[in-house]
Amino acid sequence: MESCAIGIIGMAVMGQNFALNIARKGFRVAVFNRTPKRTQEFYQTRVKGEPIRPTYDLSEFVRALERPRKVLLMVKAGEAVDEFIKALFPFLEKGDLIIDGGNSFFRDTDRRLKEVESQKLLFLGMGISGGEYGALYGPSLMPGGHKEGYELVQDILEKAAAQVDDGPCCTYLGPGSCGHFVKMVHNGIEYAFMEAIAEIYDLLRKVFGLQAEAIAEIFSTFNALPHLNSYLVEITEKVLRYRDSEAGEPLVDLILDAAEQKGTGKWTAQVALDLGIPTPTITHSVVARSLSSFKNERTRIAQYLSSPSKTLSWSPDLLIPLADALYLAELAAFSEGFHLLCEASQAFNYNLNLPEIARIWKGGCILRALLLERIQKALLTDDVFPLFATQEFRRDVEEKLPALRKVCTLGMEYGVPLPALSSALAYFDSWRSASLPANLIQAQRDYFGAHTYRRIDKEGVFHTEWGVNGL
Ligand code: 2AM
Repeated sequence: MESCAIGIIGMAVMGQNFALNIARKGFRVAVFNRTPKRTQEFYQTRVKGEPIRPTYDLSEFVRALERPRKVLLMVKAGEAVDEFIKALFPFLEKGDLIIDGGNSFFRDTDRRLKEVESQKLLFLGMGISGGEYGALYGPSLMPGGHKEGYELVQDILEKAAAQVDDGPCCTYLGPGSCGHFVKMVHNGIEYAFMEAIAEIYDLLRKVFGLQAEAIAEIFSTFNALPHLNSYLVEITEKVLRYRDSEAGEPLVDLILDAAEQKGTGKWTAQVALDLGIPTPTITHSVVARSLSSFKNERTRIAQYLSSPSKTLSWSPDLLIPLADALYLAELAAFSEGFHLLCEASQAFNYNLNLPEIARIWKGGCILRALLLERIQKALLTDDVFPLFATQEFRRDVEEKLPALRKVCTLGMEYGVPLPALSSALAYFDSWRSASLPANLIQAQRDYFGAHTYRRIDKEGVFHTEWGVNGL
Protein backbone atom coordinates (compact mmCIF):
# COMPACT_ATOMS: atom_id res chain seq x y z
CA MET A 1 0.00 0.00 0.00
CA GLU A 2 1.27 3.47 -0.87
CA SER A 3 2.66 5.26 2.18
CA CYS A 4 1.27 8.52 3.49
CA ALA A 5 2.90 11.97 3.30
CA ILE A 6 1.66 12.89 6.76
CA GLY A 7 -0.19 11.36 9.70
CA ILE A 8 -2.72 13.13 11.89
CA ILE A 9 -3.53 12.04 15.42
CA GLY A 10 -6.78 13.37 16.91
CA MET A 11 -10.00 12.99 14.99
CA ALA A 12 -12.17 15.61 16.67
CA VAL A 13 -13.63 18.06 14.18
CA MET A 14 -10.46 20.17 13.71
CA GLY A 15 -8.35 17.06 13.04
CA GLN A 16 -10.96 15.62 10.67
CA ASN A 17 -11.28 18.86 8.72
CA PHE A 18 -7.56 19.41 8.46
CA ALA A 19 -7.07 15.81 7.28
CA LEU A 20 -9.70 16.34 4.55
CA ASN A 21 -8.14 19.67 3.56
CA ILE A 22 -4.65 18.17 3.19
CA ALA A 23 -5.96 15.09 1.37
CA ARG A 24 -7.86 17.32 -1.07
CA LYS A 25 -4.56 19.02 -1.92
CA GLY A 26 -3.35 15.62 -3.14
CA PHE A 27 -1.38 14.33 -0.14
CA ARG A 28 -2.00 10.89 1.36
CA VAL A 29 -2.97 11.20 5.02
CA ALA A 30 -2.94 8.51 7.72
CA VAL A 31 -5.29 9.20 10.63
CA PHE A 32 -5.54 7.86 14.17
CA ASN A 33 -7.58 8.62 17.27
CA ARG A 34 -7.39 7.31 20.84
CA THR A 35 -10.99 6.17 20.60
CA PRO A 36 -11.21 4.09 17.39
CA LYS A 37 -14.93 4.69 16.95
CA ARG A 38 -14.28 8.32 16.05
CA THR A 39 -11.86 7.32 13.29
CA GLN A 40 -14.30 4.75 11.99
CA GLU A 41 -17.20 7.21 11.93
CA PHE A 42 -15.08 9.84 10.24
CA TYR A 43 -13.95 7.41 7.58
CA GLN A 44 -17.44 6.08 6.94
CA THR A 45 -19.33 9.37 6.94
CA ARG A 46 -16.97 12.09 5.70
CA VAL A 47 -14.27 10.54 3.53
CA LYS A 48 -15.49 10.45 -0.06
CA GLY A 49 -12.59 9.15 -2.10
CA GLU A 50 -9.94 11.43 -0.53
CA PRO A 51 -6.60 9.63 0.00
CA ILE A 52 -7.11 9.09 3.73
CA ARG A 53 -6.05 5.93 5.50
CA PRO A 54 -7.71 5.13 8.83
CA THR A 55 -5.50 3.28 11.32
CA TYR A 56 -6.43 1.70 14.63
CA ASP A 57 -3.19 1.35 16.57
CA LEU A 58 -0.13 3.53 16.81
CA SER A 59 2.25 1.05 15.23
CA GLU A 60 -0.05 0.64 12.22
CA PHE A 61 -0.32 4.43 12.03
CA VAL A 62 3.45 4.96 12.07
CA ARG A 63 4.02 2.15 9.56
CA ALA A 64 1.68 3.89 7.14
CA LEU A 65 3.96 6.94 6.96
CA GLU A 66 6.74 7.63 4.46
CA ARG A 67 10.17 8.52 5.91
CA PRO A 68 11.10 10.85 7.43
CA ARG A 69 7.76 10.53 9.19
CA LYS A 70 5.63 13.57 9.84
CA VAL A 71 3.06 13.34 12.62
CA LEU A 72 0.63 16.15 13.37
CA LEU A 73 -1.04 16.10 16.77
CA MET A 74 -4.53 17.61 16.77
CA VAL A 75 -5.44 16.58 20.31
CA LYS A 76 -6.61 18.53 23.32
CA ALA A 77 -3.89 20.86 24.65
CA GLY A 78 -2.25 19.63 27.84
CA GLU A 79 -1.70 16.06 28.96
CA ALA A 80 -2.90 14.46 25.72
CA VAL A 81 -0.02 16.10 23.84
CA ASP A 82 2.57 14.79 26.32
CA GLU A 83 1.01 11.34 26.32
CA PHE A 84 1.13 11.05 22.54
CA ILE A 85 4.65 12.41 22.26
CA LYS A 86 5.83 9.81 24.76
CA ALA A 87 3.84 7.04 23.09
CA LEU A 88 5.32 7.93 19.69
CA PHE A 89 8.97 7.87 20.79
CA PRO A 90 9.47 4.08 20.49
CA PHE A 91 8.06 4.11 16.95
CA LEU A 92 9.95 7.09 15.51
CA GLU A 93 13.49 7.39 14.20
CA LYS A 94 16.11 10.11 13.94
CA GLY A 95 14.93 12.97 11.75
CA ASP A 96 11.21 12.24 12.07
CA LEU A 97 8.96 15.18 12.88
CA ILE A 98 6.22 15.76 15.45
CA ILE A 99 4.00 18.84 15.08
CA ASP A 100 1.72 20.01 17.87
CA GLY A 101 -1.21 21.80 16.21
CA GLY A 102 -3.10 22.57 19.43
CA ASN A 103 -3.35 25.73 21.51
CA SER A 104 -0.48 24.70 23.77
CA PHE A 105 1.02 27.06 26.33
CA PHE A 106 4.31 28.24 24.85
CA ARG A 107 6.32 27.24 27.93
CA ASP A 108 5.07 23.66 27.47
CA THR A 109 6.19 23.85 23.86
CA ASP A 110 9.71 24.89 24.93
CA ARG A 111 9.85 21.91 27.28
CA ARG A 112 8.52 19.48 24.66
CA LEU A 113 10.98 20.78 22.13
CA LYS A 114 13.84 19.75 24.41
CA GLU A 115 12.28 16.36 25.15
CA VAL A 116 11.77 15.65 21.46
CA GLU A 117 15.25 16.93 20.60
CA SER A 118 16.76 14.54 23.15
CA GLN A 119 15.32 11.70 21.03
CA LYS A 120 16.96 13.19 17.90
CA LEU A 121 13.56 13.99 16.51
CA LEU A 122 12.29 17.30 15.13
CA PHE A 123 9.44 19.36 16.58
CA LEU A 124 7.17 22.18 15.51
CA GLY A 125 4.67 24.01 17.73
CA MET A 126 2.05 25.29 15.32
CA GLY A 127 -0.81 27.68 15.96
CA ILE A 128 -3.84 27.04 13.76
CA SER A 129 -6.53 29.69 13.43
CA GLY A 130 -9.73 29.75 11.46
CA GLY A 131 -11.93 27.39 13.40
CA GLU A 132 -13.56 24.37 11.82
CA TYR A 133 -14.22 26.13 8.55
CA GLY A 134 -10.63 27.34 8.26
CA ALA A 135 -9.26 23.87 8.98
CA LEU A 136 -11.32 22.50 6.08
CA TYR A 137 -10.92 25.27 3.50
CA GLY A 138 -7.65 26.95 4.48
CA PRO A 139 -6.56 28.13 7.94
CA SER A 140 -3.85 30.55 8.97
CA LEU A 141 -0.91 28.46 10.16
CA MET A 142 1.71 29.70 12.62
CA PRO A 143 4.52 27.14 12.85
CA GLY A 144 7.70 27.61 14.90
CA GLY A 145 10.46 25.28 16.10
CA HIS A 146 13.02 23.27 14.12
CA LYS A 147 13.53 24.84 10.72
CA GLU A 148 14.54 21.47 9.19
CA GLY A 149 11.20 20.19 10.45
CA TYR A 150 9.35 22.98 8.68
CA GLU A 151 11.12 22.16 5.44
CA LEU A 152 9.75 18.61 5.63
CA VAL A 153 6.15 19.82 5.69
CA GLN A 154 6.43 23.19 3.97
CA ASP A 155 4.77 22.03 0.76
CA ILE A 156 1.87 20.37 2.60
CA LEU A 157 1.24 23.25 5.02
CA GLU A 158 1.55 26.02 2.47
CA LYS A 159 -0.89 24.27 0.14
CA ALA A 160 -3.37 23.57 2.95
CA ALA A 161 -3.26 27.14 4.29
CA ALA A 162 -5.54 29.99 3.20
CA GLN A 163 -4.12 31.91 0.25
CA VAL A 164 -3.92 35.71 -0.01
CA ASP A 165 -2.56 37.96 -2.79
CA ASP A 166 0.97 37.80 -1.47
CA GLY A 167 1.17 34.10 -0.70
CA PRO A 168 -0.07 31.36 1.63
CA CYS A 169 -1.15 32.23 5.18
CA CYS A 170 1.67 30.10 6.53
CA THR A 171 5.33 30.81 7.03
CA TYR A 172 8.12 29.52 9.25
CA LEU A 173 7.98 32.01 12.13
CA GLY A 174 11.17 31.18 13.97
CA PRO A 175 12.76 28.93 16.58
CA GLY A 176 11.51 27.55 19.88
CA SER A 177 7.94 28.09 20.94
CA CYS A 178 7.32 31.17 18.79
CA GLY A 179 4.51 29.54 16.75
CA HIS A 180 2.41 28.94 19.82
CA PHE A 181 3.41 32.32 21.23
CA VAL A 182 2.22 34.11 18.08
CA LYS A 183 -1.05 32.12 18.15
CA MET A 184 -1.52 33.04 21.81
CA VAL A 185 -1.15 36.75 21.01
CA HIS A 186 -3.47 36.32 18.01
CA ASN A 187 -6.07 35.00 20.43
CA GLY A 188 -5.43 37.82 22.91
CA ILE A 189 -6.16 40.36 20.17
CA GLU A 190 -9.22 38.31 19.22
CA TYR A 191 -10.54 38.51 22.81
CA ALA A 192 -10.22 42.32 22.69
CA PHE A 193 -11.86 42.74 19.30
CA MET A 194 -14.75 40.45 20.31
CA GLU A 195 -15.24 42.32 23.59
CA ALA A 196 -15.22 45.72 21.84
CA ILE A 197 -17.86 44.47 19.36
CA ALA A 198 -19.94 43.13 22.24
CA GLU A 199 -19.73 46.48 24.03
CA ILE A 200 -21.01 48.38 20.97
CA TYR A 201 -23.89 45.86 20.82
CA ASP A 202 -24.58 46.42 24.52
CA LEU A 203 -24.72 50.21 24.09
CA LEU A 204 -27.06 49.86 21.14
CA ARG A 205 -29.49 47.65 23.00
CA LYS A 206 -29.33 49.32 26.43
CA VAL A 207 -28.98 53.02 25.62
CA PHE A 208 -30.98 53.07 22.38
CA GLY A 209 -33.25 50.10 22.99
CA LEU A 210 -32.46 48.52 19.60
CA GLN A 211 -33.37 44.90 18.89
CA ALA A 212 -30.97 42.29 17.53
CA GLU A 213 -32.23 42.64 13.95
CA ALA A 214 -31.66 46.42 13.92
CA ILE A 215 -28.20 45.97 15.45
CA ALA A 216 -27.43 43.40 12.73
CA GLU A 217 -28.13 46.14 10.15
CA ILE A 218 -25.64 48.41 11.88
CA PHE A 219 -22.94 45.72 11.87
CA SER A 220 -23.65 45.10 8.21
CA THR A 221 -22.95 48.79 7.58
CA PHE A 222 -19.78 48.54 9.67
CA ASN A 223 -18.56 45.57 7.66
CA ALA A 224 -18.85 47.60 4.46
CA LEU A 225 -16.37 50.16 5.85
CA PRO A 226 -12.75 49.47 4.85
CA HIS A 227 -11.44 50.12 8.35
CA LEU A 228 -13.87 47.65 9.94
CA ASN A 229 -14.30 44.99 7.29
CA SER A 230 -13.39 41.78 9.09
CA TYR A 231 -14.43 38.24 9.84
CA LEU A 232 -15.54 39.08 13.39
CA VAL A 233 -17.76 41.98 12.33
CA GLU A 234 -19.18 39.84 9.53
CA ILE A 235 -20.11 36.93 11.80
CA THR A 236 -21.56 39.33 14.39
CA GLU A 237 -24.13 40.44 11.83
CA LYS A 238 -24.99 36.83 11.05
CA VAL A 239 -25.26 35.88 14.71
CA LEU A 240 -27.59 38.81 15.41
CA ARG A 241 -29.87 37.86 12.51
CA TYR A 242 -30.22 34.21 13.51
CA ARG A 243 -33.66 33.37 14.91
CA ASP A 244 -34.33 30.36 17.08
CA SER A 245 -37.08 28.53 15.21
CA GLU A 246 -38.57 27.01 18.35
CA ALA A 247 -38.75 30.22 20.38
CA GLY A 248 -39.29 32.49 17.37
CA GLU A 249 -36.79 34.97 18.80
CA PRO A 250 -33.24 36.02 17.99
CA LEU A 251 -31.08 33.22 19.37
CA VAL A 252 -28.56 35.69 20.80
CA ASP A 253 -31.25 36.92 23.22
CA LEU A 254 -31.63 33.39 24.59
CA ILE A 255 -27.94 32.70 25.21
CA LEU A 256 -26.67 32.87 28.79
CA ASP A 257 -24.40 35.89 29.21
CA ALA A 258 -21.48 34.06 30.86
CA ALA A 259 -18.41 33.92 28.59
CA GLU A 260 -16.08 30.96 28.79
CA GLN A 261 -12.39 30.84 27.99
CA LYS A 262 -9.71 28.27 27.38
CA GLY A 263 -6.66 30.23 28.48
CA THR A 264 -4.94 31.89 25.52
CA GLY A 265 -6.27 35.38 26.37
CA LYS A 266 -5.29 34.99 30.01
CA TRP A 267 -1.80 33.80 29.05
CA THR A 268 -1.39 36.82 26.75
CA ALA A 269 -2.24 39.16 29.62
CA GLN A 270 0.01 37.26 32.03
CA VAL A 271 3.01 37.29 29.70
CA ALA A 272 2.45 40.96 28.90
CA LEU A 273 2.52 41.74 32.63
CA ASP A 274 5.66 39.62 33.04
CA LEU A 275 7.42 41.44 30.21
CA GLY A 276 6.12 44.87 31.28
CA ILE A 277 4.27 45.55 28.03
CA PRO A 278 1.02 47.48 28.43
CA THR A 279 -1.89 45.54 26.92
CA PRO A 280 -4.90 47.07 28.72
CA THR A 281 -7.50 46.42 26.02
CA ILE A 282 -6.57 42.75 25.82
CA THR A 283 -6.25 42.36 29.59
CA HIS A 284 -9.58 44.02 30.38
CA SER A 285 -11.27 41.84 27.80
CA VAL A 286 -10.08 38.80 29.72
CA VAL A 287 -11.30 40.42 32.95
CA ALA A 288 -14.67 41.10 31.28
CA ARG A 289 -15.09 37.40 30.49
CA SER A 290 -14.18 36.44 34.05
CA LEU A 291 -16.63 38.93 35.50
CA SER A 292 -19.41 37.80 33.17
CA SER A 293 -19.15 34.29 34.58
CA PHE A 294 -20.50 35.50 37.95
CA LYS A 295 -24.04 35.50 36.57
CA ASN A 296 -25.85 34.66 39.82
CA GLU A 297 -23.96 37.25 41.80
CA ARG A 298 -24.56 39.91 39.14
CA THR A 299 -28.25 39.12 39.12
CA ARG A 300 -28.39 39.49 42.91
CA ILE A 301 -26.38 42.74 42.99
CA ALA A 302 -28.48 44.24 40.18
CA GLN A 303 -31.47 44.14 42.54
CA TYR A 304 -29.98 46.78 44.82
CA LEU A 305 -27.49 48.64 42.63
CA SER A 306 -29.70 49.71 39.81
CA SER A 307 -28.37 51.25 36.62
CA PRO A 308 -29.50 54.58 35.18
CA SER A 309 -32.80 53.85 33.46
CA LYS A 310 -32.61 56.65 30.88
CA THR A 311 -32.59 55.86 27.19
CA LEU A 312 -31.88 57.87 24.08
CA SER A 313 -33.57 57.69 20.74
CA TRP A 314 -31.38 56.24 18.03
CA SER A 315 -29.98 58.52 15.39
CA PRO A 316 -28.07 57.30 12.32
CA ASP A 317 -25.68 60.20 12.99
CA LEU A 318 -24.16 57.91 15.60
CA LEU A 319 -23.18 55.23 13.10
CA ILE A 320 -19.83 56.74 12.20
CA PRO A 321 -18.75 57.62 15.77
CA LEU A 322 -19.61 54.07 16.86
CA ALA A 323 -17.72 52.60 13.92
CA ASP A 324 -14.72 54.81 14.64
CA ALA A 325 -14.74 53.89 18.32
CA LEU A 326 -14.82 50.20 17.45
CA TYR A 327 -12.03 50.68 14.94
CA LEU A 328 -9.81 52.42 17.49
CA ALA A 329 -10.38 49.62 20.01
CA GLU A 330 -9.34 47.14 17.31
CA LEU A 331 -6.29 49.24 16.50
CA ALA A 332 -5.40 49.44 20.21
CA ALA A 333 -5.63 45.65 20.46
CA PHE A 334 -3.38 45.15 17.42
CA SER A 335 -0.94 47.78 18.75
CA GLU A 336 -0.78 46.02 22.10
CA GLY A 337 -0.37 42.60 20.48
CA PHE A 338 2.42 43.65 18.11
CA HIS A 339 4.18 45.52 20.91
CA LEU A 340 4.13 42.31 22.94
CA LEU A 341 5.37 40.29 19.95
CA CYS A 342 8.20 42.76 19.41
CA GLU A 343 9.31 42.50 23.03
CA ALA A 344 8.94 38.71 23.14
CA SER A 345 10.98 38.43 19.96
CA GLN A 346 13.93 39.92 21.84
CA ALA A 347 13.27 38.41 25.26
CA PHE A 348 12.87 34.87 23.92
CA ASN A 349 15.19 35.16 20.87
CA TYR A 350 12.36 34.40 18.47
CA ASN A 351 13.65 36.83 15.84
CA LEU A 352 10.09 37.38 14.60
CA ASN A 353 9.30 38.98 11.27
CA LEU A 354 6.35 41.16 12.31
CA PRO A 355 5.15 42.17 8.81
CA GLU A 356 5.05 38.46 7.92
CA ILE A 357 2.85 37.81 10.95
CA ALA A 358 0.44 40.52 9.78
CA ARG A 359 0.52 38.94 6.33
CA ILE A 360 -0.38 35.41 7.45
CA TRP A 361 -3.27 36.82 9.49
CA LYS A 362 -4.83 38.42 6.38
CA GLY A 363 -6.60 35.20 5.43
CA GLY A 364 -7.98 32.09 7.05
CA CYS A 365 -7.88 33.22 10.66
CA ILE A 366 -10.41 34.71 13.07
CA LEU A 367 -8.54 38.05 13.05
CA ARG A 368 -8.64 38.45 9.29
CA ALA A 369 -9.50 42.03 8.42
CA LEU A 370 -8.77 44.52 5.69
CA LEU A 371 -6.94 46.52 8.33
CA LEU A 372 -4.15 43.92 8.34
CA GLU A 373 -3.07 45.05 4.88
CA ARG A 374 -2.29 48.47 6.35
CA ILE A 375 -0.74 46.95 9.48
CA GLN A 376 1.58 44.89 7.29
CA LYS A 377 2.55 48.03 5.38
CA ALA A 378 3.13 50.02 8.57
CA LEU A 379 5.33 47.28 10.04
CA LEU A 380 7.33 47.06 6.82
CA THR A 381 8.02 50.77 6.55
CA ASP A 382 8.16 52.04 10.12
CA ASP A 383 9.63 50.59 13.28
CA VAL A 384 7.83 52.98 15.62
CA PHE A 385 6.05 51.31 18.52
CA PRO A 386 3.22 51.11 19.36
CA LEU A 387 1.78 50.47 15.95
CA PHE A 388 -0.87 53.21 16.18
CA ALA A 389 1.92 55.80 16.36
CA THR A 390 3.30 54.90 12.92
CA GLN A 391 2.88 57.28 9.97
CA GLU A 392 0.25 54.92 8.61
CA PHE A 393 -2.06 55.20 11.62
CA ARG A 394 -1.35 58.31 13.63
CA ARG A 395 -3.73 60.53 11.64
CA ASP A 396 -6.55 58.00 12.13
CA VAL A 397 -6.04 58.14 15.88
CA GLU A 398 -6.05 61.91 15.91
CA GLU A 399 -9.20 62.09 13.77
CA LYS A 400 -11.17 59.37 15.50
CA LEU A 401 -10.20 59.79 19.14
CA PRO A 402 -13.09 62.24 19.76
CA ALA A 403 -15.51 59.54 18.57
CA LEU A 404 -14.06 56.98 21.00
CA ARG A 405 -14.24 59.58 23.77
CA LYS A 406 -17.88 60.32 22.92
CA VAL A 407 -18.86 56.64 22.89
CA CYS A 408 -17.09 55.98 26.20
CA THR A 409 -18.82 59.01 27.73
CA LEU A 410 -22.14 57.61 26.63
CA GLY A 411 -21.37 54.32 28.36
CA MET A 412 -20.34 56.07 31.55
CA GLU A 413 -23.38 58.31 31.60
CA TYR A 414 -25.80 55.48 30.95
CA GLY A 415 -24.08 52.92 33.16
CA VAL A 416 -23.07 50.51 30.40
CA PRO A 417 -19.68 48.95 31.19
CA LEU A 418 -17.18 49.34 28.37
CA PRO A 419 -13.99 47.68 29.61
CA ALA A 420 -12.37 47.23 26.20
CA LEU A 421 -13.42 50.57 24.67
CA SER A 422 -12.52 52.58 27.77
CA SER A 423 -9.21 50.73 28.15
CA ALA A 424 -8.41 51.55 24.54
CA LEU A 425 -9.21 55.21 25.24
CA ALA A 426 -6.98 55.25 28.34
CA TYR A 427 -4.27 53.49 26.29
CA PHE A 428 -4.26 56.24 23.64
CA ASP A 429 -4.62 59.00 26.22
CA SER A 430 -1.70 57.62 28.22
CA TRP A 431 0.62 57.22 25.24
CA ARG A 432 -0.13 60.72 24.01
CA SER A 433 0.59 62.24 27.45
CA ALA A 434 4.07 63.69 27.69
CA SER A 435 3.29 64.07 31.35
CA LEU A 436 1.67 61.41 33.52
CA PRO A 437 1.05 61.52 37.28
CA ALA A 438 3.82 59.02 37.95
CA ASN A 439 5.74 61.84 39.66
CA LEU A 440 3.23 61.59 42.49
CA ILE A 441 3.51 57.78 42.56
CA GLN A 442 7.28 58.09 42.86
CA ALA A 443 6.88 60.57 45.71
CA GLN A 444 4.46 58.23 47.52
CA ARG A 445 6.85 55.30 47.07
CA ASP A 446 9.67 57.35 48.44
CA TYR A 447 7.51 58.54 51.36
CA PHE A 448 6.59 55.10 52.66
CA GLY A 449 9.44 52.95 51.39
CA ALA A 450 12.42 55.23 50.72
CA HIS A 451 12.37 53.91 47.14
CA THR A 452 14.01 57.12 45.84
CA TYR A 453 13.10 59.17 42.78
CA ARG A 454 14.74 61.06 39.95
CA ARG A 455 14.17 64.77 39.27
CA ILE A 456 13.53 66.67 36.06
CA ASP A 457 15.71 69.62 37.08
CA LYS A 458 18.92 67.83 38.09
CA GLU A 459 20.78 64.53 37.65
CA GLY A 460 20.94 61.89 40.34
CA VAL A 461 18.80 59.73 42.60
CA PHE A 462 17.08 61.36 45.56
CA HIS A 463 15.36 60.51 48.80
CA THR A 464 13.42 62.92 50.99
CA GLU A 465 12.47 62.70 54.68
CA TRP A 466 8.88 63.66 53.78
CA GLY A 467 7.63 63.74 57.38
CA VAL A 468 9.82 66.74 58.19
CA ASN A 469 7.99 69.39 56.22
CA GLY A 470 5.31 67.27 54.57
CA LEU A 471 4.00 65.66 57.83
P1 2AM B 1 -10.88 10.90 22.00
O1 2AM B 1 -11.77 10.93 20.78
O2 2AM B 1 -10.32 9.56 22.25
O3 2AM B 1 -11.51 11.52 23.22
C1 2AM B 1 -10.11 16.39 21.18
O4 2AM B 1 -10.63 16.12 22.45
C2 2AM B 1 -9.21 15.26 20.73
O5 2AM B 1 -8.18 15.01 21.69
C3 2AM B 1 -9.92 13.95 20.53
O6 2AM B 1 -9.36 13.35 19.39
C4 2AM B 1 -9.61 13.19 21.79
O7 2AM B 1 -9.60 11.79 21.65
C5 2AM B 1 -8.20 13.65 22.05
N1 2AM B 1 -7.82 13.49 23.46
C6 2AM B 1 -8.27 14.22 24.51
N2 2AM B 1 -7.68 13.83 25.65
C7 2AM B 1 -6.84 12.83 25.33
C8 2AM B 1 -5.92 12.04 26.05
N3 2AM B 1 -5.74 12.21 27.38
N4 2AM B 1 -5.21 11.10 25.39
C9 2AM B 1 -5.38 10.95 24.06
N5 2AM B 1 -6.22 11.67 23.30
C10 2AM B 1 -6.93 12.61 23.92
